[in-house]
Amino acid sequence: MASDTLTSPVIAGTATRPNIYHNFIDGQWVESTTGQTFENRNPADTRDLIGIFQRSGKSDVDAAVAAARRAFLKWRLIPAPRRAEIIFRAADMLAERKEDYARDMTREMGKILKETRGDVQEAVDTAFYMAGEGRRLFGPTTPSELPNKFAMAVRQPLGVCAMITPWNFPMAIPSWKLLPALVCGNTCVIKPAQDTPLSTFNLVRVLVDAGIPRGVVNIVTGFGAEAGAPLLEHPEVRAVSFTGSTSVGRTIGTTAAKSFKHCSLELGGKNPMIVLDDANLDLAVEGALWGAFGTTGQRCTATSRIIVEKGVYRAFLDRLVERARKLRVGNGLDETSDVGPAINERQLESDLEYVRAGQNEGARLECGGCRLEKGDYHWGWFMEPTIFSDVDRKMRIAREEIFGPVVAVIRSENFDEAVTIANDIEYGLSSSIYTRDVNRAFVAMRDLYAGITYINAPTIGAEVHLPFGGVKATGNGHREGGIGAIDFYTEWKSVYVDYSDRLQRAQIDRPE
Ligand code: UN1
Repeated sequence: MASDTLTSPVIAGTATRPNIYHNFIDGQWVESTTGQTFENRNPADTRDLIGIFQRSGKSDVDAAVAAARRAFLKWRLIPAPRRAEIIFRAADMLAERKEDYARDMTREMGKILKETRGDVQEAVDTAFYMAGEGRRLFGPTTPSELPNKFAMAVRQPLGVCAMITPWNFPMAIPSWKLLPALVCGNTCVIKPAQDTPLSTFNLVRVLVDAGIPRGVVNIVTGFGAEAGAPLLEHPEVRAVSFTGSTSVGRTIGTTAAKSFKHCSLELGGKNPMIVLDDANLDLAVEGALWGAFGTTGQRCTATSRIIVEKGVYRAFLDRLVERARKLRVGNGLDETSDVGPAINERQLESDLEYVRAGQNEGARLECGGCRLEKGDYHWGWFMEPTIFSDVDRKMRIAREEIFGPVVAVIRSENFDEAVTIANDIEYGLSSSIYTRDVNRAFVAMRDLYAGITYINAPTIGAEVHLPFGGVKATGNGHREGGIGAIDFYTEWKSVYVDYSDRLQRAQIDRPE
């Protein structure tokens, strides 16, 4: 193959041959050294082959990390406001390409167009926000305890950062990781989820078009064990940021700890929505539908438990079920669809297994529960929006993250019990309460043990300039979004400048 073909991002397909996408290493679009590839197919219609991507291995990762290491030597010295100018340009370009990239994303991920437009918008928002940080990156200056001595702390980049990203927000989440890392002066190697590499590819392409220097951003596509593991274990990588399941996060955290890498983990959730007797019920029903079935329930922040105070339990449930039955499940490219498919067969099987578990444990299936297979559904991974009622907090459907369109409704005696049930869980990402009682709203803000609490809104919908992340098994104490991302991608250096022209000993010399 001619070398100019190799350095193009994609070899355009024909009617009979699909597009072939390359890795991006050291400013070149290249094939994997493994010679292997994998397919990216549309989960709404698996006959639709989106493209062929590189199935990378350790030697590709090694090349990408080496390139990032070399690029770091220069990138770290470029003034942060200049680095930010590239990110501003990328933000504008992303906004211009929003519709095309949203369509690509719906095709590879399945969620409806309205939501994929939101996903691209979240990357645009992150780009503008993080570019703004280029002129801040503040550190403290503070008086010294000694005379004629100056003290301050400055932020320093870490070096090569590795990002391992999930399929449910295939552009927004990579942007949460790449953009703060870059503005702080780090260089990056990203391995996107194998179900949705195209959206990350599109994000990287924008950065390249905006003028990011060679080697500063590298993309290596492939599978976790083959490409993710060597990236995570690489001795030159100084930080790892991962979003995904709690079980994989545990392994990643353990591995990263062995070489003292910074490690940010954003893991599972089992997010509760509390509906109190005094709530605006129509609003709560609206919120529950969006929180539980938006993105086909495939958000870490999805509303997966609805804890309803006994006085409105029946009324809330009846309205919710009636509305859920009317949701239109279908191909996300069809503007009339409300709910798209599951990402893949394995996810769909797991969702259906949770339906069986709910039934076996004695919960009441109010609606849904089945795979949709007839007609247009035949080629996709579709299932009905599913609601269980009379759920006991000990059941698996009330405790385990499902990541599908299945929600558990739990009855509660009163507000205190609702908060106890909400907190009685391994995870702590998002939470919400519907009430018109301001006192209870404030108690909930204080007592719901989670990284995010919404009042009179569902558990989804975080904005990029606020901290995003959770407590307990949801993470390891870091936050994405907001200034927390800058904290993660920098290390503090304290600087003391003694201009007294004599030896001054801290803690020992105590001038009057
Ligand atoms: C996720 O659930 O994996 O808050 C990310 C939200 C989105 C991000 C979700 N802005 O629902």
